[in-house]
Amino acid sequence: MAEEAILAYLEKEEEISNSENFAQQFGFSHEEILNVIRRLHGFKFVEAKDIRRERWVLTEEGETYAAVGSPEFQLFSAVPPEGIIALEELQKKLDPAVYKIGWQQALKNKWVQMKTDVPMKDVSRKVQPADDKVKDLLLRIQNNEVYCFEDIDALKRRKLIIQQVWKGNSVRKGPKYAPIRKRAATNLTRENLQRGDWKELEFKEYNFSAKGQPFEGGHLHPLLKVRRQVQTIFLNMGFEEMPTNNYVESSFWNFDALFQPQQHPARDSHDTFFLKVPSTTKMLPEDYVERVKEIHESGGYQSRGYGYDWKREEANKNLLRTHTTAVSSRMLFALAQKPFAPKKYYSIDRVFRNEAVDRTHLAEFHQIEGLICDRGLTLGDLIGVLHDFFSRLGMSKLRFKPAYNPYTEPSMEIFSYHEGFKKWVEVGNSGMFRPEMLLPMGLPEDVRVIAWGLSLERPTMILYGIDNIRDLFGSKVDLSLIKRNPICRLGL
Ligand code: FB9
Repeated sequence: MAEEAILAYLEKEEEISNSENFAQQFGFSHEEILNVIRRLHGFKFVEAKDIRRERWVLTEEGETYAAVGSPEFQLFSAVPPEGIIALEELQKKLDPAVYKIGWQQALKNKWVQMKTDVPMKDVSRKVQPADDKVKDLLLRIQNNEVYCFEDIDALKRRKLIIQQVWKGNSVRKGPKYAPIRKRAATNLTRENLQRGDWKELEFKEYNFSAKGQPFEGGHLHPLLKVRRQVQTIFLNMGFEEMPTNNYVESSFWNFDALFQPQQHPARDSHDTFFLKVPSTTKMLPEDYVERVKEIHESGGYQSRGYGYDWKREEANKNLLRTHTTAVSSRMLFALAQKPFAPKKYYSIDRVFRNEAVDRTHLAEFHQIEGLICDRGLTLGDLIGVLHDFFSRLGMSKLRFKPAYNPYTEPSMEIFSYHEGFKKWVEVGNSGMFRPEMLLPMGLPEDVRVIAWGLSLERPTMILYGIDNIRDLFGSKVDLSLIKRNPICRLGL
């Protein structure tokens, strides 16, 4: 082992003067020897000193010229000692690169001359012979012989040599040197006690500042943390959760039951995901369907209706629900099938819209919806419950703006003043379900339903400072974000 070789060597010798020579002598890599020296230095078994040596080594081009002579000398040798040679002839005798470099250097050295006043541009030698100092110097460097430093610059400039930095250690015994290093024991084991060798053991000092192993526990997704908090708010307000475990819905419950006309743009496949299989629903309450058809076509209950031919096949189309209000309509219909009792319902679940996706919108999101069904409810009750609900989310300053929904009248957009952004932020939508929706279900005439909705993603992104919804939801989520985000408290 490298450690034993170093300690044993130092038992007999004063010093390891060069770690690389030592590595070669004992058959280790220099890197391994340096690592062991660093470790032994840390335990004070040795004292290591860094050695840094800079030396010149030949580049590939330099190696070539050291072997066959510099380009200028090769060109000089190609010119006949007596007489002349046409420049074109000379060029043919040499490698183009050798000719190009050699010609410039040979002229610079005044080794050759050319007759420019004759068409053949005759070249002849100016000296006899030439001394190839470049090759000589390259050979001296290659053989680690002494050379004159002034001559180095020319070779550096021509990139025939590069500087190589060598790093190594010299090593001597340290204050805690021993020919063998006993590995400090980290644990007292059953075997130590049985063998009795615990008596000779040296224990590693306990490191009280060592950090514990990072705990890789589970992590809740921010959406689920905010969903849990919104659930708690609704439950504290006495609301019951609606069963939303059906992403697939019929157009009937998603649109027609809500008095949303069949020509409404939201019902177009550009906005809604319709299913191919199963493309239609088989289960609708026929009596109720008839009343819905009636209210769409010719109205009723003092409503004029829409006056169009309502089509059953349109209502039968299956889709991915575009809002959880589809579930609300199912729940209200169920409520109307028994003696009336007031109810407070909520839902938080995924809804799907065939819309262009961007930084803050995907083709699906989680809708939060609350509704209260009771006799004689007014818009004031809606405004009051919205203040109560949103104040529990930490939003106490609300403003309401008249809006339009096909299934609520009146409707209001909800705005909250965001202290951080210093501006009013749209935080949801709300309204009172229309009589054309409630009365065909069979609910008593004085029953009113106030309802509101918002998304789960928007508050989560704001609370967790996430500006791209793909960092929150979908296959590109950055799991480290899920792990590192702190618990974020809403409101109270
Ligand atoms: O969530 C929304 N905004 C929001 C909510 C909370 C929030 O908290 C921050 C900590 C401070 C911040 C922002 N919005 C509704 C408003 C806008 O973001 C809007 O651009 C996007 N809306 C979605 C619909 O987009 C296609 C959010 C989603 C939405 C809109 C309306 C409803 C539900 C979700 C509804 C409804 C409704 C109406 C009447 C009766 C029953 C349901």
